[in-house]
Amino acid sequence: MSPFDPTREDRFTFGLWTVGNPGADPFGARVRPTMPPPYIVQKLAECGAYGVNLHDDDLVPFGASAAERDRIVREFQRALADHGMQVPMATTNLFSHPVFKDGAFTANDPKVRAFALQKTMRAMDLGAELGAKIYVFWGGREGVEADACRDPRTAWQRMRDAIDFLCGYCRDNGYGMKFALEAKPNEPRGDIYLPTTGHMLHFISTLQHQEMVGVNPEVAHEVMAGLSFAHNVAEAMACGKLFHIDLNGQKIGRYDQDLRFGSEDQKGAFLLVRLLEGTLGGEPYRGPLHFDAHAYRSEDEDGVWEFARGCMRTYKILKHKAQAFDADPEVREILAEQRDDTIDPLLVGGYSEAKATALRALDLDVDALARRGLRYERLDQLLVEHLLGVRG
Ligand code: GCO
Ligand code: MN
Ligand code: MN
Repeated sequence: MSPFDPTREDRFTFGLWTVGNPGADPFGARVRPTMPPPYIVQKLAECGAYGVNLHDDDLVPFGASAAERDRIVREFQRALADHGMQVPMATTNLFSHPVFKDGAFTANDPKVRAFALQKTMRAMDLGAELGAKIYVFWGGREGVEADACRDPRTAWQRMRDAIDFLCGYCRDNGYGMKFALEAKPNEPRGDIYLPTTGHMLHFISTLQHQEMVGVNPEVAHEVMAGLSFAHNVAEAMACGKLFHIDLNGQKIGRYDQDLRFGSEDQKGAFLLVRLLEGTLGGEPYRGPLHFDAHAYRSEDEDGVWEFARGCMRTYKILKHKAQAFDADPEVREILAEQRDDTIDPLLVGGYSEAKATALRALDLDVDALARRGLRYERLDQLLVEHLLGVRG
């Protein structure tokens, strides 16, 4: 076994909709047949994944009878037990059905908003039955093309009302779930409300039960917005709000690509894994590592499992490289913490009059500070050499 082969301890998960993606796009039909969910569970287990996540409709087709639903859920649970797989996360499909064409929680028609809550409560019941402790909210249709259709403040208030209500529903039923809000700037809508993880973090601070709500950032979504994914994730981690993560690959400035993790921007992926694994010394992320991506349209089923193994393998290779980078003596020397016992205490813990007086009195050689080279060229070259495999 290669050290980069995934094991259950790695906590890798895939959505039913990811490896199950049949390869349709706006310009062409599907290229792969549908795989039954119990079969996906078996194949993912064979690939070394820890768990599988789902939207309500991925497992139970929209409009299925109660008896049909129960039969499907029983078969799925049997497959999970047979293959030792978990369902750490569940979510609601509030975007595929035409009823959601004006949004779900933010739609102008209260009947649509009521249906969105009905569907989410049922989907949360399903998630709870399958043992999910993380519930994701991705508002794919919560946006606009004709922006004159509502005051955006009304949309934000409707979103708040919905999440407050569903937090209450979760608590009332003792489901013990945490909510993870997933931002995306566009696609399928022209503009989606709450477009980045930073927006979500502030939105959470306005909620009734903010302690149970965090974020689910996705590589592609922040890259589509032109942002540094690692910085967004870092902010969420610093706030104690990184409840889940969607890993994939994306070229900047393109349509939503959902590529295999690490297949684009290996430097960004390296810095992300370094952050999540805490190889620089910070607290690591301990939640599931979910791949929200799909195989190229060129692939048959074998290519799908190749894609799944590739996501996990690349994560583990990057983890290995991050450990080697942060253990590299030259890197450590460049990054060695600079300490100044006179100055450091003045810079932390907020303002006091005494600190202000001490700061004013400091005699700082600004020209000398400005002249000093920081050796970041060398640092970055070391990173590149680790990545390219000639060091470490
Ligand atoms: C997308 C999103 C979705 C969500 C999923 C879970 O761009 O389509 O990333 O895949 O993550 O619906 O909520
Ligand atoms: Mn996405
Ligand atoms: Mn996603």
